Amino acid sequence: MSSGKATDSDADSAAKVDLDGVITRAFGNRFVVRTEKGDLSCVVRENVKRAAQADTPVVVGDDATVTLLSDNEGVIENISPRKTAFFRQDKGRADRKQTIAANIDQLIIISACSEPPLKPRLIDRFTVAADIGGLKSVVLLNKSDLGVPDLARELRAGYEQIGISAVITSAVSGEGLERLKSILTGKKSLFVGHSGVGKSTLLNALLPGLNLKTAELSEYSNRGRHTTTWVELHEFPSGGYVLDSPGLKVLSLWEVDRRSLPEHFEEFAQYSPDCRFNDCAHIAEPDCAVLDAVEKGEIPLFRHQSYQHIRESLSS
Ligand SMILES: Nc1nc2c(ncn2[C@@H]2O[C@H](COP(=O)(O)OP(=O)(O)O)[C@@H](O)[C@H]2O)c(=O)[nH]1
Ligand SMILES: [Mg+2]
Ligand SMILES: [Zn+2]
Repeated sequence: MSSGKATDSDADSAAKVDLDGVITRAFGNRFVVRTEKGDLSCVVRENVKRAAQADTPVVVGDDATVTLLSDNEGVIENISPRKTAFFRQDKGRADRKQTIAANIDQLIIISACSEPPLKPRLIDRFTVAADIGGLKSVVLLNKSDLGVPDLARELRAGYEQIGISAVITSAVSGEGLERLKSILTGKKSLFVGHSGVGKSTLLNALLPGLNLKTAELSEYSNRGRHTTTWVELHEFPSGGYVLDSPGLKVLSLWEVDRRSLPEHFEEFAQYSPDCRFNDCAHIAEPDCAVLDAVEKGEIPLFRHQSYQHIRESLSS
């Protein structure tokens, strides 16, 4: 079998060095791989592209093996199987999955307490996508310095009740930042949320010296460039890293259907075995233990509303 053409002569040369690294950035067909020898600009060996994870063979967060071409260039020879993956339906091609990041421990789902408006259904779409991909969810309700409406308090209490950490934060007053820091330390996290909620500002507050562009400026630059630098990786001095992504406005779910959706609302699991029907959809069935739990306030009403809404949005 022939290997990648551009690199045959280099690969054949005597001092072939294998290095392990992590993908920190993607620019079309080139990737930045962080290794013990520094950041390398890399192309991808053809057989990697044909491997199992063919929808998106290489994404930020992937663990890679690289051979050196020069001091700052290399070839990605292998990508390790992903432990977790955050993915969605491809925006351009509905029959395809698009992986956004790999090997992430937790999805940090950021909203503003009031502006832009708080949308529990979008948050819950993210918690479902996180669960499908094997990630934990954390909910941040930011900009508390501008006021904390009842809905924000209700959501915070509701998520905490079902075991999803939820923190009210402000990049301006500093509220919640210590708890956020301890949640992020030592973990691989992906920040998601509508643009304007404060993702970049929070990262700047957590990592002084980072100086990410915020607000209008980033809106303009992201518009033209989001296909090239989709996510960026920022390391914490104390261990772990955060990936910042430009605003995800829609999230079409992948690898879930109406039958499997309830599994991704983990708080249903302790009740659903008591439903009268084995295949209960927890919508309007008689003797539904999940609906009873919603009625009693043991499952937050907003979660069940999100469940219904997401279920209706699934085609099968
Ligand atoms: N009052 C207030 N404004 C904030 C806070 N966090 C971010 N902002 C502002 O919200 C706007 C959008 O922030 P940005 O970080 O660019 O949002 P991103 O699109 O999610 O990265 C900027 O004008 C920020 O200064 C906060 O906690 N409180
Ligand atoms: Mg931003
Ligand atoms: Zn039921």
